[in-house]
Amino acid sequence: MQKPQAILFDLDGVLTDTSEYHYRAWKRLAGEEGIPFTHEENDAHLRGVSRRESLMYILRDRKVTEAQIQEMMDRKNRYYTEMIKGMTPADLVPGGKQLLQSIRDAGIKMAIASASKNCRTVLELLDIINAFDGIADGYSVANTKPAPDLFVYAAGLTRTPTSACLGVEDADAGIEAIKNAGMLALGIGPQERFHRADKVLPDFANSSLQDILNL
Ligand code: B16
Ligand code: MG
Repeated sequence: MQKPQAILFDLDGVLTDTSEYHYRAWKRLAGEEGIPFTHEENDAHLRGVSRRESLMYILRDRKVTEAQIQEMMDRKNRYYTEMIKGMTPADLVPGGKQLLQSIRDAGIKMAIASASKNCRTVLELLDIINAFDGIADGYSVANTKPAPDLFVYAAGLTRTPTSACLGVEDADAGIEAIKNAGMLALGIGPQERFHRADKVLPDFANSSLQDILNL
C-alpha cells in the first residue's frame, strides 16, 4: 500500500490488553445480577462497544430503570478502574514503544481512537500519552463504533484526510467504523473475528512498521 499519512490506533486490545479487564469487570457484574455471560459473547459482541451498549447487551430484554443502568455502569467501571490501577509501561504491547518511534521517524502522524472514557488514564499509566498527535476517546463523539465518527474525529486531530489514514482495531465493530470512515483497516486478532478488514495480524506483539504497511 501507499504509505498512510496517519495511523489511528484503537487502545484496548491493540496497544494493551485491557480488553481482558473489561471482560472480567462485566463478568463480575453479570454474576452479581445472576446473568450468564461468557468470554465468547464478550469477544463477539462487546469488544470496542461503549459502556452503555455493552450493558444493554448483557441485560438483553430485562426491564431496568435509568437509575439502575447508571448504577450498574458505575459499578462495572469501579471494578475496571480497580483492575487497571496497577498497570505500568510494561503493559504496553511488546515492541510497542519501538513501533511508535519508528512511525514517528517515518513522518507518519498518529492518533488514538478509543471508545473508552478511561483512555487517558490508561495512556498515562503506559507512559505513552505524549506519543500522539491527538486523542479521540469516549468523550469525543456521540455516535459510537461502528459509526465512523470516532475515526473521522481522530483523523481531524492529525489534520489528515480520511482517505490517507490507516486504522488499527481488535474489534469487528471498530473495523466497521474504520471502513465506514473510508480508511484502510488492519484487524488485530483471529481472522474469523473480522468481516471487512483489509488485512489481519493475529497478534500485534513485536509488529514492525513494515508489517503494518504490508497491506
Ligand atoms: P469505558 P477501545 C473500548 O475501548 C473497549 O474495547 C470496550 O470493551 C469498552 O466497553 C469501551 O472502550 C468503553 O470503555 O467503559 O472505559 O468507557 O477498544 O475502543 O479502546
Ligand atoms: Mg479495542
